[in-house]
Amino acid sequence: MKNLNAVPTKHAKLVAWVNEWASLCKPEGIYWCDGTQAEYDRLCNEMVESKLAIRLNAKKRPNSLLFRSDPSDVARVEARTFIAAANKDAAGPTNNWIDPVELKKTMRGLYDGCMQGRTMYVIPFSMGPVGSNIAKIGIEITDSPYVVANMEIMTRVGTKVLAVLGDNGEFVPCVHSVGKPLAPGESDNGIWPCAPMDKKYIAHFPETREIWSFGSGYGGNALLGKKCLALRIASVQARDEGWMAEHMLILKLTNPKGKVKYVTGAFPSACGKTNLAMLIPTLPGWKVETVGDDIAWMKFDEEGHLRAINPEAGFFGVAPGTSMKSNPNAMVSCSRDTIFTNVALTEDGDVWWEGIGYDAPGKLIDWKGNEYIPGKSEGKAAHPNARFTARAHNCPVIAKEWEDPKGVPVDAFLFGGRRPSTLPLVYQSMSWEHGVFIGSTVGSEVTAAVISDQIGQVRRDPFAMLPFCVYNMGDYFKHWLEIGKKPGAKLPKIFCVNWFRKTADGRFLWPGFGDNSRVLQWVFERCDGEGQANETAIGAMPTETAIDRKGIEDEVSDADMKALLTVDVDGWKKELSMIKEHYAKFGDRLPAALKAELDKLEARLAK
Ligand code: OXD
Ligand code: MN
Repeated sequence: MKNLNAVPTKHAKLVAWVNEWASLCKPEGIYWCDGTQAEYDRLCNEMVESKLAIRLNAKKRPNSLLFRSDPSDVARVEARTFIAAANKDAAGPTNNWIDPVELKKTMRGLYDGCMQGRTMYVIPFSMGPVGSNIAKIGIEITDSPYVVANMEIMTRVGTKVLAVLGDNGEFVPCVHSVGKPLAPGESDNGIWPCAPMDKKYIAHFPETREIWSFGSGYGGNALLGKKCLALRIASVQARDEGWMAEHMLILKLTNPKGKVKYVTGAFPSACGKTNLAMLIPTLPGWKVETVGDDIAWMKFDEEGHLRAINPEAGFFGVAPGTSMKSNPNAMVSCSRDTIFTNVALTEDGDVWWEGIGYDAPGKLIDWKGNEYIPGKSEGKAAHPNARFTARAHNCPVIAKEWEDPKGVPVDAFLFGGRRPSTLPLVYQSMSWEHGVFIGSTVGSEVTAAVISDQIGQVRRDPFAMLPFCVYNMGDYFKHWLEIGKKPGAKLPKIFCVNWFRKTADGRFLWPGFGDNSRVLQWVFERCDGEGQANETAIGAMPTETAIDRKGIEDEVSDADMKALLTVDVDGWKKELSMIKEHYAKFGDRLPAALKAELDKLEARLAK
């Protein structure tokens, strides 16, 4: 097989693995990525020349590109995401189990010759600061330069990673192909390559810690460091090694006296994690800075603190709805050096999407490449799951310690989802076990981050890990309970929040965004044993005056506040029966401690 550049490693196992895949996939040549800016620029220029990408107006969006995907390849595909564990029980009731031997046979057939006419890129990447004791190394091979460019924003790539890997270090092997070989002389002709839905496979082998992805070029299906490695494969690594790989943002919260707390939060996809991670507090004197917006890896240090790192180096944010009101810091983060996918293009070479906060400046080209006249054309100009891939370094509020290899000590965990009814604005768990109960029952309305026919319905998404925990979810709950038993552990306090509560006629009761800092203030105070609270049947809830409403009294009336902070006993009784139904799925794998929490809640609500 032709090497397009010198092989930059003496890691015999890695080189043999790359060669073995090259002989199956049959690319034109093999290229080892070095992660330099020059390499990124060259790949971007090649993609612009071959019309796969559009270079945006450099005065408006310096160094930024727009891609349009195939209309069938716009989000993670859960129905085509497989967990190939030795037996079905190991994957549990929440995963698409498939026999690993069968799957490997099927997929080898698909991979045979799948890279013909293309380059095979080898991407050495680190999830987490290079060399951190919490970080892990992966190697992705892919035939998509779009994937390479995105990985170079989302992870740390190249020679520095191979230096840490050495001659025999451990890595997670990740194989990716768009699944569209090219005949001699054929080119993509500017069309996003991918395979039909029934040939797409996003496969995980938890026992051997391998990832095989075929047929999709989009997001979490193709950028294998993110969901596939940092959440799915990491979920089993964390279980076996005694740490936590969670679908959580990490933020640094500073009060007016300069005192700092670190808060992580698990929310299902598209619930505003990126907005919360970058929020600008409306409370005077408070500051939020970002450590991460999607994934937290946490390990105990010697003093018993859980320390969190953000394994990623960029943000793969949902564009629609992002505006100078909802998230100014994300808007600045994607103001340059950004890859946009499936947003609309303006006549002056900038991007636009629904919810950007201003009217389209004129005619657009929509995400499918068609002319779009705002107010006249049908459908949306940007796909609801259109994304920006932006560098964390370009975020104006990135915390100075975001790349600290030791991680940051976590004071509080938040759990939440989009819940129009029942769940109050915020409450605190009564104990670690009760907090695990809350995490295990997280639910949210389904949104466009994933292809699903359930958009709008509430689905249970325990710890926001439903699509990402690749082992039996009952055992994952047990892992959470075990973490709480670690001798000498200084455990984070656990809170449930709900920014999405509505009145019966559909009005949001809480303004959200920067005003969520008012809830963070209460969380901060509770971590210090302060903050006014009522002990209720569901946990400790702020008293009606404990949340600072200065400046929003007109928007949030006393009655609204009362509605946000009372226990809706009837609603909770319905919630209990939904939780029972949800728990029934786990059979005898449901830890007794969680069943006991459910019983205790039922008894408290009956009083
Ligand atoms: C994401 C997701 O893209 O959770 O972060 O779907
Ligand atoms: Mn996510």
